[in-house]
Amino acid sequence: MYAQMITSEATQDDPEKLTTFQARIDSGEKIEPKDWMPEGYRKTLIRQIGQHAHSEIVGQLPEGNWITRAPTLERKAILLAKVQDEAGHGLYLYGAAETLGVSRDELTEMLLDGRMKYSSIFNYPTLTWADMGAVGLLVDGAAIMNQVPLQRTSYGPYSRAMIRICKEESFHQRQGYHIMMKMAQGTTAQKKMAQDALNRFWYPSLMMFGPSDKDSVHSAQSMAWKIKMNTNDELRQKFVDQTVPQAEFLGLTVPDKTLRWNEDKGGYDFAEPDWSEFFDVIKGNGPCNTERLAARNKAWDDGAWVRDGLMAHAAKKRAAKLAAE
Ligand code: FAQ
Repeated sequence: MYAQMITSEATQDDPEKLTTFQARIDSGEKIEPKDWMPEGYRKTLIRQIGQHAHSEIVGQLPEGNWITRAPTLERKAILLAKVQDEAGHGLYLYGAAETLGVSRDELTEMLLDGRMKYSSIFNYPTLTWADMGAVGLLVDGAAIMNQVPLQRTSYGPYSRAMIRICKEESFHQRQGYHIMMKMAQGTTAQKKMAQDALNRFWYPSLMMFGPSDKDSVHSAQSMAWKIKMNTNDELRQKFVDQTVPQAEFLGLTVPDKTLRWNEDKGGYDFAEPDWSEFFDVIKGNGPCNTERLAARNKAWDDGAWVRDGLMAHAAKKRAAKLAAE
C-alpha cells in the first residue's frame, strides 16, 4: 500500500524537478531539509528514519531489563551507558525525521497505535545474562552492518546522525563480544548459556536486514534515491561472513548445519531464516510485541504530566517575554 502511495505521488511531481533531483542524488550531493524533494522521497525517509528511531527506543527494553541483574558493578555501569546511548540514538533520529515536517509526538503516536513499525528483533525475550552478549555481538553487529553504509545516505541530517551512531554502535558490539568471550571461556554452564543465546538470536538477527530481495517492496526505489545503499541480502551476506569467524574464535557453533564457505563467491552459504516467522513478528505476533508496546504506551502515559508541565512553562515564559516587549 505504501509503495502504491509513493508511486502515485511520485508521478504527480513535476517531471523536470524530478530529473534535476535524481541528477543531484546520482552525483552524490546531499539533500538538505529546505531543498525540493519528491513527496515519495520525504515519506520514505520518514518511514525509515522513524522506524529506526523507534527501534532504538524500544530496543532499550530487552537490555534495560538486565541492568539491575548484571553480574558485577562494572557490567551494570557498561550496560547502563549502552542503554543510555540507545536513547540518544533515538533522539538524534527523531530530530532528523523532524526536519522532514513530522513531529516527534506524531511519530510516537504512530508507533503506539501500530501505524509504524520497529525492528522485529526487539520482539524476542532476553532470558539470561548471556543474551546481553548475544545482543551486543549479533544485534549491534547487524545494526552496524546496516548503518555504516547509511553514513553515505543521500539525506544530510540522516547521514550525519548515522556518523555518531556508528561510532557508539561499534563499542556496543565490542562489549557484547567481551561478554560472550568471558562466558565462552568460563565454566561449562556459562559456555552452554553463551551457546544457547547464540542459538536463539542467530536467525532473528538475520531477519533484521529485512525480507529477501525478491520480497523487498521498497529496496529498488530506496536504492535509486540512495536512501538505502545496499540490498537486504547483500548486507545479510556481509554480516554472516563477518560473524561466523567471530563465533568460531569463541569456540561457539553457529546453529546452521548447512553453513559452508563458498570459495567461488568468497562468502558463506547459509540457511535463510524462517520468513513466515518474520512476517508474523512484524504483524504483531512475536513473543514480546504486546509487552513492548504496552511498556511504551505506559511510558508515554506516565510522562504526560512532564510534557504538560514543560509546555505550560514554555507558554508562561513566552507570555512574560511578550508582556515585557
Ligand atoms: N523489522 O521493502 P523492505 C538497532 C518491513 S537499530 C520490522 O525490505 P525497507 C540498534 C519494512 O518496514 C535496528 N520491519 O523495507 C540497537 C516494510 O514494511 P512497511 C533498526 C521490517 O524499509 C541495537 C516491509 O518489511 N535499524 O538495532 C524489518 O526497504 C541494540 C518490507 O521490507 C534500522 O531501522 C525488520 N527487521 O528495508 C538498539 C536501519 N525489515 O514499512 C538497541 C534502517 C523490513 O512497508 C539495542 N532501516 N521490515 O510496512 C533500514 O535499513 C530498512 O528500513 C530495513 C528494511 C533494512 C530495516
